[in-house]
Amino acid sequence: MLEPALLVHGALESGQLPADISVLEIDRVAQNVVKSHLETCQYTTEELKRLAWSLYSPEEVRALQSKSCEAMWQQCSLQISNAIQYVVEFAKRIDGFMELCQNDQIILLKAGCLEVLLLRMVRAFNPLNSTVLFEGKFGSVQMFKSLGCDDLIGAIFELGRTLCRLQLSEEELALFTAAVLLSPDRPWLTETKKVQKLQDKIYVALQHEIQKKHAAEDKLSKMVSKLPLMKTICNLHLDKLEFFRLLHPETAMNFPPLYKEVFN
Ligand code: MHQ
Repeated sequence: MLEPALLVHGALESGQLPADISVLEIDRVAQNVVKSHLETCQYTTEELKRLAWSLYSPEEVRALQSKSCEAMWQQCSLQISNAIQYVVEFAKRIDGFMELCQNDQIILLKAGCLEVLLLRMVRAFNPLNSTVLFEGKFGSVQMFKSLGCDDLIGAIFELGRTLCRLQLSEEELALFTAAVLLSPDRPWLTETKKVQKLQDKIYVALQHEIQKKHAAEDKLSKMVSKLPLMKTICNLHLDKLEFFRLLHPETAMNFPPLYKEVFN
């Protein structure tokens, strides 16, 4: 699992920056990433607060549950595909991303966009009743029963709950999602060093941001400790998709192009 170099080397334990990165540069990185996040996060915090009150009624939940597996997969893949578009826009607005070669841009997005989506889910997850935003209303795990992926859905909701416990600010979420996107350990990257440098700066900025309110090592390592569960979920999703494709090839062929492109 990727550990930020900074945690491993303890470079920031004393609260100082690595010698080759200036405070000015870190502030610039943080500002760019936070702005990019806020511009591309799909729903404002206010919108989400308002929406948290609109729950699916028991009848609506029953209607979703009695859908065919194919219809429900189609609906989910469409929602995911929409959300991915915002993640792509987020990536494009991060300084340095567009300067990577196109090959690496695609590798980073394909490998990271579901992880970013899962992190972003924390904003659209209500830990008080374990519900998540789906097509404009909040609903619980039962809503997804017809997918026949109870283990996947269970793991996603579990992640939602543990991420909510971290009480991430928008700034922390913005920087963490950018760091995940710019993971230098994705297979087949050609400019690993370039990606590493970008990620290092973002982790320094994140550390800096956390330190405003918390003991940074503590919170950053808690955040990083959620990455393995995210990886598990991504692999489980790919397994489920592969199995679904075997059972319903025609439906899978009609999944949204972006969803197919990212997960094929
Ligand atoms: C984003 C907005 C957003 C959009 C879509 C893969 C599969 C067969 C099932 C939301 C997964 C079902 C997703 C739609 C379910 C867990 C998926 C379906 C943040 C994330 C969020 C809320 C997604 C969260 C996960 C959802 C509900 O800005």
